[in-house]
Amino acid sequence: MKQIKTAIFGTGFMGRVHLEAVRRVESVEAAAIWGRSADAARRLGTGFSVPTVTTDYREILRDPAVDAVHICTPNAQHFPMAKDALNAGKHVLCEKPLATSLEEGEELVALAAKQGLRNCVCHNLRYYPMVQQMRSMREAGDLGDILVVQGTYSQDWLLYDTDWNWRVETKAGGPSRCMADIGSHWFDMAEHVTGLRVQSLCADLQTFHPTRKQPKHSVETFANKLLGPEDYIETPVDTEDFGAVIFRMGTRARGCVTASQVSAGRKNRLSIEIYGTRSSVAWDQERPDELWSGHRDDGNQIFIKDPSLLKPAARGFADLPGGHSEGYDDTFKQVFRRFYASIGASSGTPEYPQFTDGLRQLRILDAEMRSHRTRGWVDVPAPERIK
Ligand code: SOE
Repeated sequence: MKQIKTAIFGTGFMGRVHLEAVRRVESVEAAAIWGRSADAARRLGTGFSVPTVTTDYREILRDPAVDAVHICTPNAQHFPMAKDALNAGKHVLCEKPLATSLEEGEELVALAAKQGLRNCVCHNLRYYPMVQQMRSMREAGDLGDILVVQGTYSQDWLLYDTDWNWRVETKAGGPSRCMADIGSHWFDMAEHVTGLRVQSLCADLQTFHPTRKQPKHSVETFANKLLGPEDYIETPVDTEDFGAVIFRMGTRARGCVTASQVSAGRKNRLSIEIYGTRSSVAWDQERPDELWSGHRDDGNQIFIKDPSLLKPAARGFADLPGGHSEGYDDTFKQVFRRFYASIGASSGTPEYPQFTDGLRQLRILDAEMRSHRTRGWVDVPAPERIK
């Protein structure tokens, strides 16, 4: 079987997660790493025996032996790098958000289609086995018609005004932070699981810290919590720490969600609850192997992940036997495995989130920001494709 050669752009939190997950996919070789810092790129590359390490990503794009690239850089670099990679004939797997504006997202979707290249946006959280189980239960009619969808994505790593990361800065992360960074994961999951689409919404965003103390040296994602008192620069911030959104899905369902990066004690809690006319399901990313199932006329249940008890479609996302937990890192493996399988395949609908799904989230994001500005309800355009 041909060995696919891939490159990782970015050496931070996500670059490392992607690199480790790539190495778990058969027939794929991590051939090159790009980093803004030569030292960081060398450290990561040497540790994982990656042959090419460079601070010039175009050097990698010029290499005909490289088939695909993973873009794991700050958000503002997604568009130029993805565009250059597609133009160089590489398949692209991009971290979310796909871009920092609708126009950029639209251009990338059109370019990937024109070039006939595989494209993926990393809404990996869909691929927890119990999330797939919720989707399969809904498809089997176990929930009945969906009435209410609610939840939160809450973190605490940006609670203090001394907490800093590139995501805080508009120039690196784009105009939205909390909703783009984690709210987009929640909405992707809500649409993926329910099969419904958000049609309109009303959003309220809040920046609790209009200024933050920026450390003089760059800080890795989540590593801010390890810093002691240092020299900081008081820096204005206009990206949001929190957002609350009420929305309408399909013709009948209603929902609400909050996203927060300032909720003490919540480390990375995506929780989603779906209430249907027959039964309900609820799932929490901090307890990923458990799925709550609620009944009106019977006892409620907690399912523990066990492939033999999952619906057949969900089973393909659980690699380990019951009692052997599968978590965040495994969701990347599930995405990458399907992405790389699709590179060799000439037909079939790819079974992973594509650039159109990234653009879908940019449309929801755009509606949230317009709604917040105008203090009113905003319609969300219909999706490019039904996934
Ligand atoms: C930071 O908020 C972050 O790393 C996100 O960027 C990821 O997408 C999410 O999975 C975890 O939190």
